[in-house]
Amino acid sequence: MTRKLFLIGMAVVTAVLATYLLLNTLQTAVAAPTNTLVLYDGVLGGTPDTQNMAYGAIDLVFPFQVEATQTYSAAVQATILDTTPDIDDMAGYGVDPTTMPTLTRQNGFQLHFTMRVVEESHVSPHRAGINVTVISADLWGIELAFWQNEIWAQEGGDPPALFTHAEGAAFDTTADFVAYELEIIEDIYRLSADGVPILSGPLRDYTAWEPPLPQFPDPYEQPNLVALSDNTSSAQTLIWLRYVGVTPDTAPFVDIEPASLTVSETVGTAVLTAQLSYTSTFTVTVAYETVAGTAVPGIDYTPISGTLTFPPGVASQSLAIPILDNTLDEPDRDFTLTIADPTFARLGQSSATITIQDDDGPIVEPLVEVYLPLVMRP
Ligand SMILES: [Ca+2]
Ligand SMILES: [Ca+2]
Ligand SMILES: [Ca+2]
Repeated sequence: MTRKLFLIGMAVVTAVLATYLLLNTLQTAVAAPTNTLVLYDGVLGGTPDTQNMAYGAIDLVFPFQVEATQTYSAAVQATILDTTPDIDDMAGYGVDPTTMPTLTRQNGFQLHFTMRVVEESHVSPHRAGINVTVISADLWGIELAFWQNEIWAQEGGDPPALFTHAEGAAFDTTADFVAYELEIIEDIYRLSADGVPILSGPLRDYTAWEPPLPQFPDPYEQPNLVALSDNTSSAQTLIWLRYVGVTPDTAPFVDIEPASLTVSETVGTAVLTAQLSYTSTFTVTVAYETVAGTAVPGIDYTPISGTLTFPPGVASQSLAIPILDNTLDEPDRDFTLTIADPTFARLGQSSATITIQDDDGPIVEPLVEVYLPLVMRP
């Protein structure tokens, strides 16, 4: 290995990689009450590798001695991961991706983790002693770096920008345990701390990174990956880790309701509802348009199209379609309202059929035939 390659490897090789190299036996999953997969719960006791995570530790610098430790503490109901004895050490937790749910960013997913950073130090502004990495099914993801006073994102793309300090937020990670939620949806991530959003930005593509040796795995090209690790020889940390869980498919469905609606042509307006299955903390949008059937736009109804917006916390929006009356005796006619291309939501019931009922009877013969001769008579 060339020195340059070796340095690159030291700088960015991850503990996920170490995890793969030193993969411990995974044990049976702890049952989750919801669709959250609990990866580690310190309240249950034991280190994460006795539950649903794997532990890895490695030192790539001669004499390759690992001093990092993980210890379960009943007193704090957490695992103490300590990589401070030797900055060269890399250590942390990953998952067996074959046991993970599919993390589809279009559907949204969340990583929950509760941790306290007790100590962190680094010799590079682009490295941190503890890093949280999530990679979605299509390899877009985010790696967040935790300092004592800041949480920040690792840049993606190509070198030299790759794995440099990008957007960040000042935050005290040391004061106490913090329940973090990292939500991934579409092209963005958002990190909340104890329920308060503190940092968001675009997802990154880290696939330009290559392992320092071909026999090393590439965590950034591993779909459905979660890792919490000191993944660098340029930083070190001591953390208390209490909980890690992942929830797939978090975005609400958007439905058009009801699926069929019958109105009189005298109704004036046909009203349908676009309904979210639950409210979102994001602004949800969905496009809508009317599609002609036997009912003719401009004759039987006024066509509508546009984009509906659901502000955070709002679960439903109305769609009003003007229905046009006439005096013709005619059959019932129908048309369709469709929704498409939702943002921050998943498409559910996507169309509704509106049937317009005629209200006019048979045409009566004109009375003029009866009265016209009388009128014309002088
Ligand atoms: Ca060492
Ligand atoms: Ca280190
Ligand atoms: Ca009519």
